[in-house]
Amino acid sequence: MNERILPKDHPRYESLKYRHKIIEGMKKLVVAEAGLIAHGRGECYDYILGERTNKLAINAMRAAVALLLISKNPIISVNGNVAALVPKELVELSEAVNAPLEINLFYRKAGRVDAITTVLKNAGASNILGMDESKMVEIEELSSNRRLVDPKGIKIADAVFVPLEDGDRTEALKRLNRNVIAVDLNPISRTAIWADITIVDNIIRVLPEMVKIASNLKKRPKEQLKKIVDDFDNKKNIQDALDLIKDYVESQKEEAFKILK
Ligand code: PTJ
Repeated sequence: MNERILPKDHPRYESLKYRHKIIEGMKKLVVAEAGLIAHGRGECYDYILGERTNKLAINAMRAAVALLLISKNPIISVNGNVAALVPKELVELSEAVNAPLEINLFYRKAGRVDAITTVLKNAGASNILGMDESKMVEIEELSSNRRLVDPKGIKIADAVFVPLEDGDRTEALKRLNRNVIAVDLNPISRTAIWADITIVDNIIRVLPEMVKIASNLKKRPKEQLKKIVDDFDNKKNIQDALDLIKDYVESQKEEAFKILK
């Protein structure tokens, strides 16, 4: 991006950089128009979480990685926003936990699957599912476009990682007894509530952290990984995330004014 438009010393440089990736992604069909709105909603929650990864999120990420590592057929679902924001990290996580990437879109506009495939391939992906739309099958109980899934991927998966999701699919996947891991900055979205493990944090910080966690947990015995998953309590995780937001907002009554000094 042109440095005059986005100078590196701009106080909101990081946030503007990712906004720009989303806008560029939309121009290339990777991101749906509604993806811009979704991103803005995420930014808003990130602001009131202090725009940093908290201990709760790390704990949820550990449980998520452990679950992916012990699952028989884990899969990482990819939408336009995630592909535009963190393509390289998606590929790294996919390799670290041995879970293929499956393109699964809510807004199925012509050319989007190809555009996302190109982004993933450029990031080094070799194991991509969901590319051949003629081979898709349906998952029951779901009326949105997300019902169209790859027979070798989400259809047979026991654990589905759904970064940034609209609510109805998580509910449908739960009805089908799948384990669902979500990343959602909104701790009370339908996805966040329905998922087994909800990581309340920004996907741009989550994926690199999960890759690190995976390289560590990979060496652990299965029983240890299972214990990490069993000890995780998602209701408590979400309630604690809400407390975190409350405390952060409370602290800002004083902290926010310090920039004036
Ligand atoms: O590419 P497609 O067609 O599959 O569509 C993708 C979007 C994201 C447009 C679609 O799934 C959608 O409309 O999602 P929603 O219903 O807007 O939900 C997205 C959720 O992700 C919201 O709860 C946001 O707060 C959250 N979110 C947005 N950006 C981030 C985020 N969570 C974590 N990290 C982010 N960067």
